[in-house]
Amino acid sequence: MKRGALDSFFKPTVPKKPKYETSEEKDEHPSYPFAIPHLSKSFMTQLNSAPAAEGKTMNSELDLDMVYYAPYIPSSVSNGMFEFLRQELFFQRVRYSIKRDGVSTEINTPRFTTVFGVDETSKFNTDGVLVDAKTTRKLEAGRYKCTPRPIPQCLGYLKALTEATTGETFNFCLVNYYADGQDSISYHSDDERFLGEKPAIASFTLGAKRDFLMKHKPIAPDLKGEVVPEPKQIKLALGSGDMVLMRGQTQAKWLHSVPKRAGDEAKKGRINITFRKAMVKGGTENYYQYNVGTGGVFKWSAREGKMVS
Ligand SMILES: O=C(O)CCC(=O)C(=O)O
Repeated sequence: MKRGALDSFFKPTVPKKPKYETSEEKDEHPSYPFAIPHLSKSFMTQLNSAPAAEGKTMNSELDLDMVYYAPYIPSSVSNGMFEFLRQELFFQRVRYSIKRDGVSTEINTPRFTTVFGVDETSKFNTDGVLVDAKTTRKLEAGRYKCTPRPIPQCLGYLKALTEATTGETFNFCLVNYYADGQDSISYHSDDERFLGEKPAIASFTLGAKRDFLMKHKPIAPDLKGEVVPEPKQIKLALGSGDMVLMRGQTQAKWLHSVPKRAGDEAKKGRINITFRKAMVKGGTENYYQYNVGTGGVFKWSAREGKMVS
């Protein structure tokens, strides 16, 4: 064995220093596998100038109602936020089975996911205990099949800024981590009934640039049997710090996806954060089932440069 190789073999593995500062304060909760630090004062001050660019309204296509901020998060802090969230949050790689034409199929979610929040019928009190939203009484055991988690300060801060900008309110935060260009999300719409009619969803990108594709759902011929032309597909190349607000009929009438990609950006990770508002208990159960599941927890290892379980 060469000298250098021997040295590195015996050298203790010192974890790499994070590329961002955190506050001394941390959020701890029985539902968290480990504590999550608060954002540093410097990050909060920089975030306070969001939106970094004016939102562009996109509503000239049929049934489309969106606002696109490029970027929303100031560029001075977007990479730090990406590094912070990738390092400090816990993720899952969810597997579940669905029935297609009566045949059970295993689905491996092609990205890492995590989720925080609870629907409008419940809330966390100041001690982090889940209570009924109306009576403020502690929830009876078994109200939820899952274990809801409070939104940590680092995401709650961004949620509050987003609410102030958009005039919407949110009670859920879903986070996706796309490790590379092979991770993706296929065409879907967030049109579940538990989000209510015309849901508003704010969706953030941090890290790698990825294409966000949108297409109108198939349009049935009108009452006279005439074919209504479908609007053309939309492609937004979302960069770090960008935010799209989807609202109105967008979820009811359009589908969106983040397809696999190749090239240099495909070698980098990307975080997507969505803020949403679930109205009923079924929303909480759905979000925890598909974003937490029953498998092990993953955490970013700066030394290995990947999520490790
Ligand atoms: O990663 C994105 O930009 C989209 C995420 C998304 O569509 C979803 O979580 O429902």
